[in-house]
Amino acid sequence: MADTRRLFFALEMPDDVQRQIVQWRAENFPDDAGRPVAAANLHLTLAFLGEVSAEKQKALCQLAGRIQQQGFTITLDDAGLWARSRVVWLGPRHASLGLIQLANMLRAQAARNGCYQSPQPYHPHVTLYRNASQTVAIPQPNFRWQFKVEEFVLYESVFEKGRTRYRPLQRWPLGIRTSKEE
Ligand code: 3AM
Repeated sequence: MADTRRLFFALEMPDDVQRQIVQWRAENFPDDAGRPVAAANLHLTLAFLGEVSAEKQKALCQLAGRIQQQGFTITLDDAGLWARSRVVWLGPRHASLGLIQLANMLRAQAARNGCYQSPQPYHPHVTLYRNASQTVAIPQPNFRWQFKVEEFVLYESVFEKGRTRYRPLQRWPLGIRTSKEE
């Protein structure tokens, strides 16, 4: 499609959590478990926007900039396999209210601007493998990675040289701004 970008809002993994996830994955899955998501691409999606024109991107970014909510904490303490999509994921057993609120707000803004949103409820997750093998066993989630979220990010999904790369385009801090700061 001409002049569009494939975009999504997501949360970045802190470097130390990213490293620990990749180490845990290497220690707990066989080489043929599936197509591993590259360390630098690990993220937690908030809202998928699809192919977006520059004009729509601008409108969505303006709306994103008006979101006023405090930061929150994410605890990754669960892992699983979605059999239908063949995705191995990590996620929170109990998602914080702030996370759900932020994702729902971005999803609603996207839907109002014509970006199709799945009717499925939001399931916060970090994708570890795609095309998971039919035989992959999910190890016990013997981890508990916790981090504070103080910003969210608009990413572009770029496919080049046979690889997908997620490129951060813009970031918004979380926190309630006073009228003086605006
Ligand atoms: O890795 P996750 O699942 O968090 O699955 C895709 C990935 O998120 C999701 O957008 C993120 C960046 O590619 N995605 C891709 N196509 C999608 C679609 N049609 C989609 N999410 C919903 N609908």
